[in-house]
Amino acid sequence: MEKNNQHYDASDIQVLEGLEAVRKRPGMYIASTNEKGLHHLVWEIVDNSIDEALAGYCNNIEVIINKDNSITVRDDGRGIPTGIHAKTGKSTVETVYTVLHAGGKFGGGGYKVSGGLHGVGASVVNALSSWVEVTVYQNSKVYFIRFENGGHAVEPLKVIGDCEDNRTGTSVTFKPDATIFTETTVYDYDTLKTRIRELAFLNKGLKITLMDDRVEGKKDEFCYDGGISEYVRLLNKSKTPIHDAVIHLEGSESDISVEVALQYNDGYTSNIYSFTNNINNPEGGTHEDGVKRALTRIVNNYAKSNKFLKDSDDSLGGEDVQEGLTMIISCKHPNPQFEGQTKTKLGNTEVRKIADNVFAAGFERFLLEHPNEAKIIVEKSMIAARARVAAKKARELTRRKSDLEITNFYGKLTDCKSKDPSISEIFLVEGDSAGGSAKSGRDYMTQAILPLRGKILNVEKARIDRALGNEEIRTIITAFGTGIGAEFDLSKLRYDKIIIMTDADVDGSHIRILLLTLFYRFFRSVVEAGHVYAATPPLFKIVSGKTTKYVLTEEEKQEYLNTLPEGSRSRASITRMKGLGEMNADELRDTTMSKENRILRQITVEDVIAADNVFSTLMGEEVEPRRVFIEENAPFAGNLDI
Ligand code: 1YM
Repeated sequence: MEKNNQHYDASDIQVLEGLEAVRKRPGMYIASTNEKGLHHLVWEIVDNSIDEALAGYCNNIEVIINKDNSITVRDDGRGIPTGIHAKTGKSTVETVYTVLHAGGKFGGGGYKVSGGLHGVGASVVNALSSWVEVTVYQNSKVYFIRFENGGHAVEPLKVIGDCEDNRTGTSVTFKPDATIFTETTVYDYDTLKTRIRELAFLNKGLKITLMDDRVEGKKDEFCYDGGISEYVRLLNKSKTPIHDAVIHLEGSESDISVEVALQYNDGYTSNIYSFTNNINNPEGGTHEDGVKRALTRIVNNYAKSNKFLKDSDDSLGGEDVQEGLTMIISCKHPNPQFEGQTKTKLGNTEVRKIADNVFAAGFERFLLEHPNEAKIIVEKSMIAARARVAAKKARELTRRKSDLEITNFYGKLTDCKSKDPSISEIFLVEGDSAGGSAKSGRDYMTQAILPLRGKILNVEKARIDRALGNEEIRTIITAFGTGIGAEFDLSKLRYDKIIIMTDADVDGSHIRILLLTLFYRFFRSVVEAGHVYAATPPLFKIVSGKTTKYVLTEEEKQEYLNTLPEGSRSRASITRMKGLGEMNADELRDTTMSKENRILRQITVEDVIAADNVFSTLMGEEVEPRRVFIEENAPFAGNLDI
């Protein structure tokens, strides 16, 4: 078989069929070929460098976005082995870049799972790139190989020069294939920066540098000797910590290591982020379970043996000892199993006990050695427990209401006729007058209307019992049907779409952010599951002759006016819509509510950690970080995506 003047034997054909399979169904290997998939390629290569760092051989990693949007990743590890591989008869470098699953099979143990693809990464990146170049520094020599055309080596690995005797490392440059990444092949600096910073936090002492050659001088260096402790400090930066030191615990058993950093703040929510082999586990898992279990037990033991709690008192619950807690759990496991809806929940059962042991030993010792901090933590938990009892009473109120007993609730909510959540929607509408128009303009089968009077309570500044004392909030909770806190159940959500409909002005934006804060704190998975939307009411009404046209932006207004014949253009009447209340029921229906014409903006949580920061900064107690945030982001506030 001859192609491009190269000879292929049977094993080549197998290899190329493997890479061809990746090109045919990229979705099976990198989840998507949109912007996310494009960035995923970087992580596949970076993960090999991180693995090398975890194995203890690499201290520096560089990631460069080149002018042509190709990416270079360099490390100072041992370099991918350059010798001939026994099974393939080719260099190991070529094998790693052309054989699917090569990483796992040929690797020498260690945590070879950082990217979740179990080391198949390099060959997948090769398959999906228009070209790849790999340079390895080893044995005082510089080795080089280039791949083209969906992964073919142009020629075998060869020595192209000498290098310093002690220099080792790998440098990889790849250019994503534009015929596969059809949406975009342009890299976003900030997307890479966020994850690179996180990787630097999770691997203490490792220096990772990001550079953007498209922009003169754009560069960031990340290296944290304190690792996840520094991460916790950063997360608490916009909050008020109630003790100075970040508590840092670590230990390992049978090749599984667990590292935890935590610090309490004076807020009411808990922010716990778990990772396994550097991958975030938003659904938690056995490492998180073990740590939480140990935390509850150790705080209770300490509170009882130091007479904060009497033997006859109720124990502190998990929720109580987690109030105001910012914590990062990082587990390194040679063979992690993931489960749950998104395959991001750590499932290995042995980890629960190990995480419990490591945390319990370290935390118990910390409390004994730091009685002041111990007192602060125990007292905070006890106040939380008291508030929990008060909240339970308030919650019972919302439950009774959901049993249709209290007419006041139904006086406010105009429910839809359908009881099928998959087609039902609820509009949260600013003000009674717009609420009135919305009620008349709705599709009564599928659209429910809940008018909101005035501003709702800012839950960032209120504990759950006070939040539940707020009538507006209770009504929302009751309407959603999911319950909150420990009772929260997403499957009970009564509406597929929750649509925030506020005026297109400052007050409207404020009400929207208050609602989003509420959803994010109390109904985070409702947001994560994509149920929350913002309606976009029109900004201008243009009447010319017998036709009326509504448009959303200044640009659309101009565009529309340009389509009108010269003569009538100057006679068109243009009204700037001031609020929803100005529209009558038909107008509101036609422009903002009807499924045919409306534009809904789905609220997504791209980055839960970043979102958390936005909320605490914008809605928390501290004024200075808020001022800085608003100053930095004011020009973008229009498309602020939580
Ligand atoms: C810029 C990308 O790939 N670095 C890298 C990769 C490897 C090694 C070192 C390495 C691993 C091992 C032994 C081992 C890889 N080796 C393999 C395989 N950076 C980058 N740095 N010696 C070197 O795991 O035993 C796969 S990746 F399989 F060949 F060992």
